[in-house]
Amino acid sequence: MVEITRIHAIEILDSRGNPTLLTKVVLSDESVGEAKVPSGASTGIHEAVELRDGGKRFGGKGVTRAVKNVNTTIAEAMISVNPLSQKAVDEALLGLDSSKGKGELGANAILSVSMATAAAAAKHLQMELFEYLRTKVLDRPVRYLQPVPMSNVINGGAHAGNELAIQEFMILPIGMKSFPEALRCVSEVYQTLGKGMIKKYGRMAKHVGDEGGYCGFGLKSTTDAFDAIIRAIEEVGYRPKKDVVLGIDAAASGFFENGKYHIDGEQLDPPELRDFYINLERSYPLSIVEDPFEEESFADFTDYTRRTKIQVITDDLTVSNPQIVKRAIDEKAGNALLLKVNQIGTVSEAIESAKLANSAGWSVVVSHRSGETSDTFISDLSVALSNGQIKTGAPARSDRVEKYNRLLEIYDLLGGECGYPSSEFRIAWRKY
Ligand code: 2PG
Ligand code: MG
Repeated sequence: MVEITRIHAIEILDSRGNPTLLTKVVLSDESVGEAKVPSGASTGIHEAVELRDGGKRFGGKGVTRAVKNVNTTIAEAMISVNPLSQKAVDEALLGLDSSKGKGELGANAILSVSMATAAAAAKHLQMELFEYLRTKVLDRPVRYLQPVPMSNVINGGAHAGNELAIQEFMILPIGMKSFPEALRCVSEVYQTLGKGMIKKYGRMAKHVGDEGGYCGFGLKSTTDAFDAIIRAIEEVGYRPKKDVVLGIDAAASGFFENGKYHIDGEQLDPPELRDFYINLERSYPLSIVEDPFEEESFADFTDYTRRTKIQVITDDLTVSNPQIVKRAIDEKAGNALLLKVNQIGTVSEAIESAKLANSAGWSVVVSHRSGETSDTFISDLSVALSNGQIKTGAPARSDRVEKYNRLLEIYDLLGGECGYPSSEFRIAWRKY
């Protein structure tokens, strides 16, 4: 039987220049799997805990303690674990850290081993990672749906130094026939938007934020950003609503202060903010709102979800944690789950959250973090889950583009034999 023979981590940098881990898992047949761990900026308070060194080095953000935990405690314990059982791998990892948020060994340390072992197992079985996750970990049939890219073309909130309260302004090319066509649409709109912003607001408007979307200096409000995007969509020749719809991640915890939401020069209470979104839905082809309220407002999420027909995605509210996902489902506090493996810390727990969401009729959106690396695990995970949506930033900067390129590669590997959700993006996953 194949065994784990070596686990080794080093400290590397992420896309914001902060330290993170690169971990390699080597099996007895010399199959190697590797993982690089992402990191958020608008992190939910209930997320699994990254272990950082503190002190002066890297402003306290070093991960040498997490690296050491991988290379000693974790490596020693995992040598005897069957790498072909992700369940056994993750149970063993969970058994090593009894703290609530995995802060003892570090969720970053634990996740790196969880992901890298899955990659090594896929190599051993001579499978692509998405095939391995689909058939061996999820135990689902060999039928694949590629995701609609939810591409964040204007950055605000915690990801950019501008006046926009909303963190992410996304385009979803739902009217396309395949993922490659969809990515082409995203790229064309992104390029045209950049030129349009320079024309209207000057050269500063083309600077980009943490996820590669334009910062849009000069844009003063949510509707300014929507108008700029709609103009770009039309200029390229696509039809807003039919071909391309809009989405936002409000990441509303970021503009919540003293019981009020500070947005577009106003201070709104929760019902007023709800009506603000409903007005946007009436004026624009807005199909998605993520984290419309701050991260503990279950009742406000429920109220909005009940009154709207669009997709309400929970992120900071649920932090990919099965227990909290269960609560959100019970309280009908959304209708789709944002899934970030590093919010919870192991592949198996993330998959458990996805399964819970699906069993309640919610779709699952696999997501990057604002601090990323060249790792493309999430592209494979989104195809494995075949839930039809992925959130991985603008089609710019290699930390984002690598994910899109991996999806192009997967399309090719499948000989184009995979679905694209088109206008049914919220429910297409049910057939998979
Ligand atoms: C989010 C993410 C990713 P961060 O809020 O959805 O876009 O941001 O990684 O900073 O939490
Ligand atoms: Mg979010």
